[in-house]
Amino acid sequence: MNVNELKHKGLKKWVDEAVALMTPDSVEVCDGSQTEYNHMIMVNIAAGLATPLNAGKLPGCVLFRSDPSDVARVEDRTFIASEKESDAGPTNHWTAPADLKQTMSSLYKGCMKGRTMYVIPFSMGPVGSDIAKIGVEITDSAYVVANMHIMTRVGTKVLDVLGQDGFFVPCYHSVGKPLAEGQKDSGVWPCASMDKKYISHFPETREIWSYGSGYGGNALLGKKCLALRIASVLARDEGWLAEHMLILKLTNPKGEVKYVTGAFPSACGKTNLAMLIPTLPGWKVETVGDDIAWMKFGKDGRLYAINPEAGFFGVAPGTNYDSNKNAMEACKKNSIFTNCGLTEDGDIWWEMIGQGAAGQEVIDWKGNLRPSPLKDKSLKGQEIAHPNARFTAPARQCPCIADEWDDPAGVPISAFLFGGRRPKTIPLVNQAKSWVHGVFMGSIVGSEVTAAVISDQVGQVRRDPFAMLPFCGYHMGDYFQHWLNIGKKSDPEKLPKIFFVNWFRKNAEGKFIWPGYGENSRVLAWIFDRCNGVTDNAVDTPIGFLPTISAIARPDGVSEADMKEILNVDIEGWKAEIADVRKNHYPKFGDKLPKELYTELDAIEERLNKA
Ligand code: SAT
Ligand code: MN
Repeated sequence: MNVNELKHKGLKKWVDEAVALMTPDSVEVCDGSQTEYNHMIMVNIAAGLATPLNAGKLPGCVLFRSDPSDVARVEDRTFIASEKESDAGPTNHWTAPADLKQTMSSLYKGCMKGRTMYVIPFSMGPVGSDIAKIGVEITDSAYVVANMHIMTRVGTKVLDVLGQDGFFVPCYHSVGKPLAEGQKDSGVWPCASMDKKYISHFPETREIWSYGSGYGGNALLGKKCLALRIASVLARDEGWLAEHMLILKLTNPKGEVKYVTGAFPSACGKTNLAMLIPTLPGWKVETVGDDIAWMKFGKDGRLYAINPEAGFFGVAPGTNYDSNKNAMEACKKNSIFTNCGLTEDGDIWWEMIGQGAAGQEVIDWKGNLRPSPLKDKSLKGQEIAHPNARFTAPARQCPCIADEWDDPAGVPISAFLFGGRRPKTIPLVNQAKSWVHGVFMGSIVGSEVTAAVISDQVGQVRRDPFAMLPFCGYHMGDYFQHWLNIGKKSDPEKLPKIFFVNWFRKNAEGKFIWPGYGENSRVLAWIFDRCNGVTDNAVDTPIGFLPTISAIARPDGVSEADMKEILNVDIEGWKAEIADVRKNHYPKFGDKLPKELYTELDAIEERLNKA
């Protein structure tokens, strides 16, 4: 489609301005068709950036290798440019919007020379849903266009809903590597050096400007930039919730259905939980979303959630038929792999894929020939696949996708789950006594730093409230207040119940007590029953409602003593937890930390002291 065919005056003007600034060789407005997707893949293959995979094994799939400097989100280069620094808060990087725009405008000047500018109209959420929002991304990356096709709803149908004056979030993106006359990418992933990368958000004007990176959340601007950072601001202003949460559909043996959402910091098995295969007979678990939930109040006063995305951008290493069969099935066709290994027979390979690689040699994510990995013996830093290697797969290909995943009305939510990787103190599951208590639980979410990250903090708890620390577009203290406000204006009977789960308790020998994965369905069943009004399955304790010792059927290998341990109220451990929150965590948010949360902290401490 031609730019002159754009009917929305604001959109047309914005694109014209971008063209004048970035001076691409040509401009294309994306229609979202299969033909267009195929063309984007062909463009990447021709540029030497994509390798087609074995069509017999992985039909419609390609592999990309990024530049070694462009392999993950760059939090140090991510900015929240609100007018006032105090609105961004101490946990975001702030720059004055006018200064940032000036710096970035000079980078954008001529940045698309030698390239095509793609204009991508996209909908976060089912097209036309009351809960959905529209964005338009301008990019010079055909890799981004192909990924956006999978991760969002793209094209003409979105422009139809936008009409002549609809609201959209304008998103600029450039890889920051203009081409000289006759120059081609020739197999070199285009991006700019780290000091020139900017992932910028302007919350007041609802704009996103990204420059210099072509990877994941830095470049697919619908995901963390729009669906979390900008949407969290829209949600605060409009009275809804934009959260870093998976969405699950649970069906009990009687055929009753409930939907729950859950927030977990990274490396806590969120994707595995989103696609869990239950071990509990008669129960069914299906996926509505694996990463983000947008929730608005329906006319009946309940919160309804949509998954704003249309695909999965999942971490590849560690994914296998045991840990996540559904994810493996979802990315078997029509998928994009980035920074995985390539086997001699044109298959992908990554650490812990669960099988050896065919042939004598594989090509690693940096493009080097390496001996075929029959076992997972790569050394740290010498992996065949990069630890943040990804698959981009259409959600509709997931065998456990719920029918309602695409429902514009969303699904009514019965429970919010918070979780973290906590070897001690935090029980297997714990239900908040009230909304405020639940917000308290969300505000102290923390996870043990694992060896997966090179850090001197290994073994310590790193707090990531609501798993939103890198994704909230405003001050986290104001964000906690927004959650409290939601509780105040709603009927407590209709609000989701709040739970904290912890699959990661360890015994004295350092072994996990709870088997996790599909066995987590036992905990989901308890949560389901609690939401169904069952009361004789819990005990009231100083920290919340815990399951009675027999309420959760024990899986193989978990003794009654184990169960007692993971459902125990560790009074001393909790006193230390409270002290840590009071001394090290809450003060980070300064004056904006709502007083109610301190009151809640005092109340829990008092109950612990009396216990
Ligand atoms: O790169 S993404 O932001 O899309 C994924 C992630 O880092 O969580
Ligand atoms: Mn995420």
